[in-house]
Amino acid sequence: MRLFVAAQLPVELVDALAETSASLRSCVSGRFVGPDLFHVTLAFLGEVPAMQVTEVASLVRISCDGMPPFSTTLGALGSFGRRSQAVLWQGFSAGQDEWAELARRVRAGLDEGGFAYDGKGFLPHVTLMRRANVAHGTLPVPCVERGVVDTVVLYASDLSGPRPRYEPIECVKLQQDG
Ligand code: 2AM
Repeated sequence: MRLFVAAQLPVELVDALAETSASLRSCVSGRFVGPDLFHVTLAFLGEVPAMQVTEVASLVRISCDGMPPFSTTLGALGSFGRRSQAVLWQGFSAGQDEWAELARRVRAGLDEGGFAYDGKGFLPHVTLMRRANVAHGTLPVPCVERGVVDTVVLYASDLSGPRPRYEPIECVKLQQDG
């Protein structure tokens, strides 16, 4: 199964991201990510044999143990890749330390279990568009909102259909110790 670990976003943030996405429609061409698929990837594992999925799920659960929910605020737009075929995303202006800590914990848990993941440096972001042409013109001012992140999910992604399908395998609620 193709697995990744991501933070689920609270509805306030999803709504604000959807508003940003709507304002992009008039000025950027490319493939839009549906608001139901918005997430922040913490670790991308790729293909994992089905018989090891429960082990990954329990590592994710253990790695989040004692991590409290945290407040974060949406920030600027950014892009990865070629400007004519970019991944266009919205980042965060507050909560950076907590984002880094959450990704560090999840990745350390996977390391302990000997599971490989994409080791690119972690930059918390929500992908809004793929194959976006951002070579010309100016991007709109993104909608900014604050919200509390309290759920981490292990997803299986299914790319066989016309659009990606993310199936939650394990949902972990963040909780302060004690
Ligand atoms: P993203 O986080 O920039 O949106 C499922 O494919 C999710 O895992 C996507 O959100 C995707 O990008 C993220 N991801 C991270 N590294 C990846 C990789 N090497 N291949 C595919 N997806 C990756």
